[in-house]
Amino acid sequence: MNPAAGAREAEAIAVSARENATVVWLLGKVQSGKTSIVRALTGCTDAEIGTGYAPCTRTSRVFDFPPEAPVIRFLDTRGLGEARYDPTEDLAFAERQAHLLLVVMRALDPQQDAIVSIVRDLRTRRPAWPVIVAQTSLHDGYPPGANHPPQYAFDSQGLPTADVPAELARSLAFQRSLFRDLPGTGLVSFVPIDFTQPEDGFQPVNYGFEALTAALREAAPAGLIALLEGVQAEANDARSRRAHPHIVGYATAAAAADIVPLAGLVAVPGVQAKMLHSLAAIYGVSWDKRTIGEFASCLGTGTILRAASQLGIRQLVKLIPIYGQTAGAVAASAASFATTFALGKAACYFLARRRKGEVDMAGVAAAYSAALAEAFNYSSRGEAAGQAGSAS
Ligand SMILES: Nc1nc2c(ncn2[C@@H]2O[C@H](COP(=O)(O)OP(=O)(O)OP(=O)(O)O)[C@@H](O)[C@H]2O)c(=O)[nH]1
Ligand SMILES: [Mg+2]
Repeated sequence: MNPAAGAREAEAIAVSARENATVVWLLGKVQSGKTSIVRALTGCTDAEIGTGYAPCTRTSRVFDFPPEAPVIRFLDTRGLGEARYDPTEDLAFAERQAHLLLVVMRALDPQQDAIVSIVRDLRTRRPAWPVIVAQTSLHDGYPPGANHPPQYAFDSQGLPTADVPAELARSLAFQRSLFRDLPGTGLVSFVPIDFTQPEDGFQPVNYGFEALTAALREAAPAGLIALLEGVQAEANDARSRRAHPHIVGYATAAAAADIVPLAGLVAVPGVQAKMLHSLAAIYGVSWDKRTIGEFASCLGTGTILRAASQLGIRQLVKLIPIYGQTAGAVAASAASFATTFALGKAACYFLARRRKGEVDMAGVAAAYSAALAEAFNYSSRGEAAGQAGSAS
């Protein structure tokens, strides 16, 4: 494939992924800790985040992660605390796809009127939107030289369970009170955190990280499992119909594999390899070196595979594992699920042609990106189902 076609293809995939990615709206004053949260959740450096942000409205910008095929987009609204901020444009942008609002405020900063009024407006219009309030820079409220308590000092509601300095505790409670009579029905949760730089000398560096990812998980859309049961396989192709449940199964397994700490990087590609093997059996094709090489080159320069299996999975699973809300269902990762699902669909497309001695590179890439979009559509439908009745 020539480089221009490769670039076009990569862009098409990115566009399709972007359209279906989860948008997390970071709403907070200047220097409240927004970038620090993106850094902790993605594992990117501040510099990577800084250059990765692209303007999307006059006052906001968006950071796609992973950039080649984003499963999550961080929308950073700036201009808050400056002059008069008109959120109309940002609201329009965010409301199209955003799944949740992550409000960021320094724990010791009581001046949150502008922020709270935006949240209030938003929840009037979108009552089901979950709101997570990250209360940052906890150590600003510690005595000089003090480190964090050995255990995370807050419960799942964000309420102190251990000794927290009185002024800090009061300030956290005051911030909670600002949201007390928030309109709407969606979850409102509070997560005190302190995401520091290593040179700050605090341990752990990302204090409250687990609590934040747990809150994100809880706020995310439900219902995928049920939706998956209704997924229609291609009706008039026997092989692809047979392959479909395998793909769903492996994709679900890939998502579930990430529950095991540190298993993500190892387990997901393993699951994907297994899936490719069983799909090849269905199509009566075996994966030899040449076939694998052809398939890999169909998926562009390998960016997709890299993005899926390495770039962000470990962080992403903590962030978007969202689907397992139904009773007994596994907590799953949208990222692992969707990329595995897409890989499986692309492999079916590839294998069906390979049987006939044909290779259709663009078709494989298109099948991949269409399937990625499809997989993420399940999540928005899941959200729609979860929110039915409460949305305005
Ligand atoms: N100790 C500590 N410092 C933090 C925390 N969050 C942010 N900071 C520090 O506060 C400063 C601003 O943090 P950023 O994450 O860049 O905040 P931001 O909201 O992205 O800032 P702007 O993009 O300039 O609006 C940096 O020096 C951070 O290191 C936190 O939870 N704990
Ligand atoms: Mg920033």
